[in-house]
Amino acid sequence: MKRFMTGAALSLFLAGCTGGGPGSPAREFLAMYNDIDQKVTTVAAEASWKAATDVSEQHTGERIGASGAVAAFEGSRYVIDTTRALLAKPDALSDLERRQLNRILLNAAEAPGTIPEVVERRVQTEARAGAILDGFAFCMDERGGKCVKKTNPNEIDELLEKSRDMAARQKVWEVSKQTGPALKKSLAELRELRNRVATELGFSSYFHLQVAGYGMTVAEMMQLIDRSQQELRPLYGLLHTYAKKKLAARYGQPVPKAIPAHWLGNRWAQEWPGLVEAVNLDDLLKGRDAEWIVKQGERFYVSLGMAPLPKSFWGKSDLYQLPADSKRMKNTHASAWHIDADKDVRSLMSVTPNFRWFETSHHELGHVYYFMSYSRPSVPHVLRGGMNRAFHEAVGDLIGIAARQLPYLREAGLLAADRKVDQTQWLLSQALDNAVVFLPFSAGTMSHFEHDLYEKNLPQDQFNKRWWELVEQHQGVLPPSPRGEEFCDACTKTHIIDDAAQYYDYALAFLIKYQLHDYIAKKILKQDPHECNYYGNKEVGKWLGEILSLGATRDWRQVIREKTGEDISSRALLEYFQPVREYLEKENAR
Ligand code: X8Z
Ligand code: ZN
Repeated sequence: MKRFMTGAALSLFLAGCTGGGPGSPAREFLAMYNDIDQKVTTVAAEASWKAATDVSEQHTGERIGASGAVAAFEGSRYVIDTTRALLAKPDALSDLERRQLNRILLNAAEAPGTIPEVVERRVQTEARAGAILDGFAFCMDERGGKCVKKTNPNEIDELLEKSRDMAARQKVWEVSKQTGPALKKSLAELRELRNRVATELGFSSYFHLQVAGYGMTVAEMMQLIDRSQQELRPLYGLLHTYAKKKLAARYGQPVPKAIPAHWLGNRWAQEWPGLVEAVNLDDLLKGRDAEWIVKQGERFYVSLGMAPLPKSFWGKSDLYQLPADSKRMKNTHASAWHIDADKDVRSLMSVTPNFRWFETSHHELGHVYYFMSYSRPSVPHVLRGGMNRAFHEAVGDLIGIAARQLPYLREAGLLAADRKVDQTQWLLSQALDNAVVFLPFSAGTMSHFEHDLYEKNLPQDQFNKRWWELVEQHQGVLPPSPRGEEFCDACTKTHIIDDAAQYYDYALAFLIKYQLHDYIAKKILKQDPHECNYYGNKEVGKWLGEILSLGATRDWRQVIREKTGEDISSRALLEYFQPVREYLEKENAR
């Protein structure tokens, strides 16, 4: 079933909203846009939520119908022409009005009404690719063309983190790549459609359109992420050497030049958990269930003076792993949803009780608290987003850093007060399993792949070749065996399919979160950033709330300077991990 509001129906609908009434033309237009957009995007978000939490033909059809209506409104010629005409007279606009109009034009560029058939195909292809990804059944064992043993991403991750059996590791790593061939054709189609919509309003590619959300050019973005990665290179090199020696010893293999991907505890080698034996984070959560994990995340935010999550969050979210015999299929990658851009906030996760989900729960609740902070009358609907997307990604991870601090873990009863912890090993495990090693993946492999995919129109018969060139160049990792073009290993990363051309958000978020942490520890708590405790500190909550409640009403560069005294940089991240660098320089030389 498909409901699609056509361009013609839309102009009649809009005709009633224009002209007359009090206020400036900009004010009137913005009031109309914000009101209608809030309504249509709410319907679309609800339909997308259903499609992602209960994959079916019907829900995919409903998502297509509702997203089509948003596209028809946001990309209508009327909206584009009016926005451009208003922006052409900048003196008549306040800063807030100009910001809203710029955002509206970026929304329009996602679905320009001048090429409705391309927009319609895009809406459909996005939804169908989403359904392939969300409804995918991973198969561990096949007999006679039939799957006799299914598996799921939580099980795959668990095996990659814990198994010491090399053959089993290689097998499960290969299983984790099964979505690739199923999605390769969709990615090629999506690239074409995304680029066609973006170029219609003058962007060089879809990558350029996404980067424009930061007020940056593609060259500026690539320079920023390349420079950050470069600055981290020496430390990454030390971690890489440490990891390959450690793993070679663990698996009884010679030390390789590049690390085989299936040796590491993550499907994309984006984090390397389980390398530091002295630190077993899952042990900290022994005896806790999945509900406790999400609740503990909420307790952290509440302790900073933020409101408890609304009842509807608990009623409407879909937080836990489905039972093995469930007929329902849902997206298994964690996400947070702001359904009505107001009070209806939700999260979709598959929490099982382990440290990875503990951190991920903090991450998702960071998005949710960000939604709640800027949902207030002085932030217009269209500016209810992060200061930039990276800030949105940084908040929950910042609380994730706070939740790894030893004084907090002791206070929360997760770590016995008398348990001795080696600080350097603790920090080393943090560098490996969610900090430093993430940059070569996010700023390197992912961002360069998507750059080449969209900006350089990377040919479809080179998707896998290019992917593995980048993995080797940036991460120093190799596949267990040759991966030809029958695979699409990039397609196995959720964001390539459903959060396209935005992965540098996470790279920048990693820089920003250490900058925020550094400021909070030194200037507000007056504690060592390696051993501090935010829990219960209302001043920290207030300072953070001042950033969150702005939404996208201010320029992010100005705010980061005002709040931390510096521009975005890798300074704080490097300083935080300096003890690891000193330790590994000695350790690796042994
Ligand atoms: O996708 C996420 C979040 C949801 S926004 C769970 N992250 C990236 C990933 O999993 O690849 C968090 C860090 C990196
Ligand atoms: Zn996130």
